[in-house]
Amino acid sequence: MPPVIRHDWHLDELLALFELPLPELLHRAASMHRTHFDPAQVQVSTLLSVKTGGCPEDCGYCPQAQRYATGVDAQKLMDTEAVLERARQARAAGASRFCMGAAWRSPKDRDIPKVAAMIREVKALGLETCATLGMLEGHQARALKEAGLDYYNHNLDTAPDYYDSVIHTRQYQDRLDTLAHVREAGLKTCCGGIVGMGETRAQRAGLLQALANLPAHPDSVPINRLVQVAGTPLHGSPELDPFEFVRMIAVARITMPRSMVRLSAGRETMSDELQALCFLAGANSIFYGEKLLTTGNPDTARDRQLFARLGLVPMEVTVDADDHDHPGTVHMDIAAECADPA
Ligand code: SAM
Ligand code: DTB
Ligand code: SF4
Repeated sequence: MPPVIRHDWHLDELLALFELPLPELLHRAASMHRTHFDPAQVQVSTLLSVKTGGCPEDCGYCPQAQRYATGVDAQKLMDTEAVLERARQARAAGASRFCMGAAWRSPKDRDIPKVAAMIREVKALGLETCATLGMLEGHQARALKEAGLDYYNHNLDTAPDYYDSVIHTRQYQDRLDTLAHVREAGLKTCCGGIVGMGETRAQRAGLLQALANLPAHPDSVPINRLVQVAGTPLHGSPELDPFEFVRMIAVARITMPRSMVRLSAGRETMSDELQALCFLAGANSIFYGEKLLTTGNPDTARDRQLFARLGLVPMEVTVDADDHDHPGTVHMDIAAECADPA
């Protein structure tokens, strides 16, 4: 038997998985999912843009890049108190993880204490913390870890050989370097990418190959379906076949068996049936709440109904045993509401 956790995937192997008849691919992915997770449990995170718009980068998909006319206004970094208010609301609505995003190429050293204060206080509410702030140096990653950060999100976004068609203001290697700093600081990594940007199937497989062959599998793998925003260069990209999206989730599950695979951006325009297929294929994490960073997400009532209809429950978070302020598990209101599909 080959080892389950591998870091030596060949592109041909990944393509062979993509090419399986869909029922066979789903069977393999669902079996792998059951080996490592309870397939009825889905982890629920809420996103907040703590610093919106005005970004100097040129990511071709992004509404927050200053250079594209997308109608997103640049705002300053939010106050800690305002962030905390949103975190309390997210917790009350049932989120177990709170992710703070900033439209930065990279944080300035003077920003780090402000973000660290947010992290410290969000964590003190009993939520898991995640941040996505752009490229990080080693000392910045260590400072965030020190403040209580659990996860850092930094995506590879696409395959190495499609990257130059999407982003020009930073290199693939810059992303790998940031991920190394994050790992070395002892943070959990959240790293995935976007599909539906006009890439080929081989390039979708190439993204998964790059992710699975990292020195450690990301703890969390967000698979975003491009949210097409007018004014960005990728607006008007050909729509991805929904079954191809399901295949992407399934191959992510098979190649990174112990990672949380997140059905990430793009859910607002997915049918309930497509999302159900994604959960069957091994997705076990979502963003919950009406907004992602600047674009829409399904409203919470729709998600609660979906969970109830599918018999899914939000994953409970076990808070660190040595965290005496927040012992035990976080129980979420959504769980009770999801139990009743009426
Ligand atoms: N500025 C930081 C950075 O780029 O690392 C953090 C925030 S950035 C918005 C986080 C991720 O959101 C991107 O790497 C990309 O994968 C995803 N994203 C941004 N715009 C998107 C869109 N229109 N559709 C799908 N995913 C998107
Ligand atoms: C990720 O991979 N997806 C999230 C999160 N990481 C930060 C962001 C999606 C952003 C979608 C576009 C927007 O709302 O601005
Ligand atoms: Fe800036 Fe991040 Fe958007 Fe790229 S994805 S333009 S770095 S906010």
